[in-house]
Amino acid sequence: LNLFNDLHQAIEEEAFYLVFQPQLNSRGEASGAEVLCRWNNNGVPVAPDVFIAAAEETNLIIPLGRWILRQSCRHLQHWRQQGCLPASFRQLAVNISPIQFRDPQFESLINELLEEYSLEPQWLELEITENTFLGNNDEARNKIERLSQLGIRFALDDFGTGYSSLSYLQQLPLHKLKIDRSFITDIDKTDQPVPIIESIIQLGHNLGLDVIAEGVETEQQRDYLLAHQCYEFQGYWFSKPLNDEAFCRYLAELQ
Ligand code: G
Ligand code: G
Ligand code: G
Ligand code: MN
Ligand code: NA
Repeated sequence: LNLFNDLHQAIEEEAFYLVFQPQLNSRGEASGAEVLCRWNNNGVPVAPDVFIAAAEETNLIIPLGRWILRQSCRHLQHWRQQGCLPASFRQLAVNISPIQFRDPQFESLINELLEEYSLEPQWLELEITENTFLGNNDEARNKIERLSQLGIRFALDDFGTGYSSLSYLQQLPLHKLKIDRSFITDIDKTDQPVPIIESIIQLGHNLGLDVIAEGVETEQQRDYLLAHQCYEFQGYWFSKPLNDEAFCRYLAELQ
């Protein structure tokens, strides 16, 4: 109950902030970034898995998620105007909780934000998880179809850790698979093969999807992934999530 009240108040007061984790392509250029939400509750940081889960349980994820999307679009517009994004930069990826995705007003929100911040839909990548397809499948699927038709990109987050079947992979207009970081930690310095990773990469390519590895923490992991045809990376080896200013500085230093 305390967390609920604090969360409610934090939404009212806009006490959250966003950080941005760069994503890099095989040439070492920035290909995009993932938005991650942070909250200092009266100066005490609360772990995102904790407050996101609490927000989901209380439906506060809907106003919070709306705020996150709006701020993401605002930052994107600002970066474009400032010239902080390199030519290689394609997408800003925003995590969307299944509850937020199911909100009947979700599509109108997206349309409003694209208009308000003069963004082509291709700039926005929505990270959804397999859990989004549990239960009322058709509705989620139709929504993805329509948004994808509009030009919005979809990445399947935490791939390989969810509960749904693989059949949705060929039915849905997805653009990208994100290999869950739990698999990446299995790559060790002895260069033993990691069949799951190799299979996910091939599955992605066979379906015409881009594949990104998250949680890349070492050069060995990056080299292994590159050798197995994974061409996009995100993780501490490149950069931790950064605030607005540090993010633009990082992009400038990469060039
Ligand atoms: O890196 P970029 O997003 O521009 O890559 C576009 C596509 O080109 C990727 O989806 C991938 O299939 C392919 N690609 C990217 N980097 C390499 C590379 O180093 N070697 C090969 N063979 N293909 C690549
Ligand atoms: O940010 P990492 O630092 O610890 O995030 C932990 C978990 O919280 C991840 O599963 C991540 O997807 C989730 N998370 C972080 N930021 C957001 C957000 O803006 N929206 C949603 N729905 N989840 C987020
Ligand atoms: O579930 P999702 O993929 O949205 O969450 C991304 C989470 O991974 C965030 O909590 C982010 O802070 C964290 N993260 C990003 N890079 C790394 C990394 O290299 N190692 C670890 N352990 N966590 C990472
Ligand atoms: Mn994510
Ligand atoms: Na993930």
